[in-house]
Amino acid sequence: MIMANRHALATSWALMALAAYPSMAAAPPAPLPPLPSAEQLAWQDMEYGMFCHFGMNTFHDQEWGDGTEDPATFLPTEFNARQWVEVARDVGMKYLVVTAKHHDGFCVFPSAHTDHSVKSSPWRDGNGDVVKAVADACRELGIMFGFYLSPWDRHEPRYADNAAYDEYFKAQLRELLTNYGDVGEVWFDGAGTKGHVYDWDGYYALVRELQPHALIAICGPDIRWVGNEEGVAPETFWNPRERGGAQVWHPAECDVPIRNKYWFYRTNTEDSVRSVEEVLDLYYKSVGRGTVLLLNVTPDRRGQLPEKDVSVLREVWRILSETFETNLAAGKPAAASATRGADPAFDSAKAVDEDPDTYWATDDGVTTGWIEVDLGGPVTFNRSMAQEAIALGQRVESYRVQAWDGGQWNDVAAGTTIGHKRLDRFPDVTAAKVRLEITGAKACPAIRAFGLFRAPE
Ligand code: FUL
Repeated sequence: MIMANRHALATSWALMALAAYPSMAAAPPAPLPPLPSAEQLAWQDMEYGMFCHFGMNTFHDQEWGDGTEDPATFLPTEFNARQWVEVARDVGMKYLVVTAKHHDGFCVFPSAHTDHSVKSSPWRDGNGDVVKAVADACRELGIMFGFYLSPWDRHEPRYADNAAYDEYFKAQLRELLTNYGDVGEVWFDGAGTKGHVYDWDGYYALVRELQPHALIAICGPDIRWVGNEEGVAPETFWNPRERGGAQVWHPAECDVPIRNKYWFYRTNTEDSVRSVEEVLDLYYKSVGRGTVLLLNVTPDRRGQLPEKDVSVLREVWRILSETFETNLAAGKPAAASATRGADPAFDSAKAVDEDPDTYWATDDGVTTGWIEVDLGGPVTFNRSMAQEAIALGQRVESYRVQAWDGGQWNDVAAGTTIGHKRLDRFPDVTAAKVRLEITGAKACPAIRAFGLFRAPE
């Protein structure tokens, strides 16, 4: 009986909705190619990952070993990969990339194709495997696992012979892609590769064959290097780009070390650990510009992340969580300059409903417009967020955020591209009505989310 009543109620609401919206069920906007793959989309939603450089260099106070280092010197005293992954998880990171082999050629996994590896180290009597420990902890703690494999190899004699080296490199890739479970990202560094001819297509084919869901990064088709090691994306960032004569979706990763300039652990470099304010600034300049932040934290000679670096990461995440946990615009009444087909499925409420699968859109050919959120009274905020529904391609060329002061609209932020996410910072603004205005787009905008937040002092 109760069920029947509920059903009747739902039906009458649906009829009322029908009456209120004469034109129903508009088709979604046609996608604007190039488009991201499902894996790229999921990765862009991750936003924040941990890079761990750990290898022979860790024990030699150096960045680039020349390959002559004695394997016996690789000797972590209290190795604990779980600690790395627990920290990553606790500080909001969603994936982790570990160096399996850096330019010095020393493998922190027991490759069958060289003795220059953990097999020849006294660590765990030659039975240690850094890659396995990291991959297992990632799987257990729900963090996506990835590895870095340096094409440039300063130890391996076969490096002098392109074809022989390709075979060696592919054999190692095969080991890494088959022995450690799911791999989410494969990081091919471009450093030192000038003048050497690599079989890139062969490497990519192997990744696709053995780990079809893995993203190939940096020297690869799925993720591009942002172009600097400062953790800063350009203000205007388009995921689509020309690559190999075709337009492709190529999102960017901002890799940057938390110890300024040091990727590997070095003794007496605590002073180089960036401050909480600096790391927060990097976050806004990478994630806040529609890219992904891969922050490098260096395990030390124990084989653990150093306390100072960890404390900065924890504080950064505490502040980000406090800032972004309450979207002051969420669920508030919203109006729009126009709604696609006057269909509630695409109306302004969809930008503030906190549902990642819905979005506000306009009709085809309508490339400017606004949504206006009624905050129900004066509200103070100092951050804004906009996101496009990038599954439909990247569209917005320019936008601004405006606040109503009772007499007029004032700009509080303005910019160019939005893409996956755009964050703006400004001094406290108090207003009861706020607009996100799209002032230019390549096709009708599709806005997945709009948010207003207040960062703590
Ligand atoms: C660079 C390398 O040369 C550095 O040592 C580090 O691995 C960084 C992530 O990439 O190209």
